[in-house]
Amino acid sequence: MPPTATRQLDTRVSVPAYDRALLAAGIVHLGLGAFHRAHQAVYTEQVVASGDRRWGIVGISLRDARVPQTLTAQDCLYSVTQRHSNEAHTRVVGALKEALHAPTQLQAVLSALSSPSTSVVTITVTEKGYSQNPATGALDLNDETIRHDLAHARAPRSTLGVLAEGIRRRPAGAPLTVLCCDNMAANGDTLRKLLAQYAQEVDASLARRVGSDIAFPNSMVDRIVPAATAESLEYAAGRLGLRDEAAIVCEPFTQWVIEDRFTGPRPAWEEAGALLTGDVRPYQAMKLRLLNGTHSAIAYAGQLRGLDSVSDAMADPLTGSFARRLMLEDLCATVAAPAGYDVQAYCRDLLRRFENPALAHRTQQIATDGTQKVPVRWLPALRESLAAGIERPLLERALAAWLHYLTYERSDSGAALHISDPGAAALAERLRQAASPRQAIAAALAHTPVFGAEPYPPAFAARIAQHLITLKEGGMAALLTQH
Ligand code: CS2
Repeated sequence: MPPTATRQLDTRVSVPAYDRALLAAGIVHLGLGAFHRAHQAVYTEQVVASGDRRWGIVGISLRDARVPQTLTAQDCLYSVTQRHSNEAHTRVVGALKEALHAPTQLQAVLSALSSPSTSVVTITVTEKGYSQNPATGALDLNDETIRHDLAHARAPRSTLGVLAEGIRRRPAGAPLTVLCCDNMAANGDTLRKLLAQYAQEVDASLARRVGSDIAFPNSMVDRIVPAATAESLEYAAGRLGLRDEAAIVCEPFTQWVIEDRFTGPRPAWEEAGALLTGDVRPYQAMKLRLLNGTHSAIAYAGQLRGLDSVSDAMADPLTGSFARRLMLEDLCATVAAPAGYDVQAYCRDLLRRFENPALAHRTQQIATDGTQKVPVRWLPALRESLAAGIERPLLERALAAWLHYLTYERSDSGAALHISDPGAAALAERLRQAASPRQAIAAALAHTPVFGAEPYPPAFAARIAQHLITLKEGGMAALLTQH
């Protein structure tokens, strides 16, 4: 960032030095959670701070009213503190112009989406926000919000419904790019397919617009952004000298790889460090498998072993060594490096990021929504390996740990675990009703929304059943010490 763009109060805090009143609202963002505020909004902040005033953000929360309320009460200003061990830097972000709550401010939301000055819509609504069947990638027509929206398309609640209605109201010819920033493979292509499918149910001409007028680039986003805690808010207040109820404390690392396929103008995010490229897929696969895949394994192993945060799990000899081996031996072998990329160095950096003791990144937070995450993070690597006749012993243990966690909802020491995953009950039910570990794994693998319709090799199922027995008898410690 050019030194003139930011007024440095001291080396600890930077604040916007531009006139926020002059920002136009060129971006609408759906899903105003911490990740967006610490990632895309920070890239955009650097673009507006360097003089391009077109890219103020209208941020929309589709469900939770607290975030927009909190942000509105502080003039949409908030801080992002990046922290590793004892080093920290805080930036106050000014690019957010407005924070809206869709259920209570729907007309304002739709008018922002339909305004011709909006040329980019970015989205972070988590994997489950797309009403998608995780195994097939198709629209889940049984999803409650989708059923609602198909009956009330002008008063939508779902991500797809809100987006579709906003697009329907746009004047013909106003260019729009919709940029999905969630952790899904081919996220832009997937969103286009889902939105076209939804639009087809509502109005065929809308489906044609989605198919031909709008760009949906794929993107890979990366930054570890734990949910705020009382301590992180307190820490930020100490640095700012005032309370920021929307403060974020996250890691210094940030990465954004975007497919260069926009219609109409876009922010020059590359000037803030984003990589605009022709093909995002290798970056996506690398990140989803190595970072997110290992993260999910740390989450379930950590929950079972009573380890609260990722850094605690990394410091625990058994769990830490499991995570390292899973990444370096099993997952890494399934990843094709993006051109010119050193995947070993990427893995070393990842492990260092996971060890960051300054972040309270809860294993419970990462353990949420496993039925959405596992099909993206583990199963493609597992399927490819099984098809090639290769066993992935660490990944298979991770899968067994997740199923055990869903079945019993207890840590190894007997503490009750809180499972937050709307898709989990159906799978857990199958697991619990089975008469033996063999039947449990057979019933789980037949649960197609998660595991897909293709059968898995019987020898693989037998290995997982054996792991389930080990887990039941000796917990995660037994599974991780067994050879
Ligand atoms: C994490 C991700 O919560 C999770 O499932 O794996 O949010 C992860 O921290 C980010 O993708 C990092 O970029």
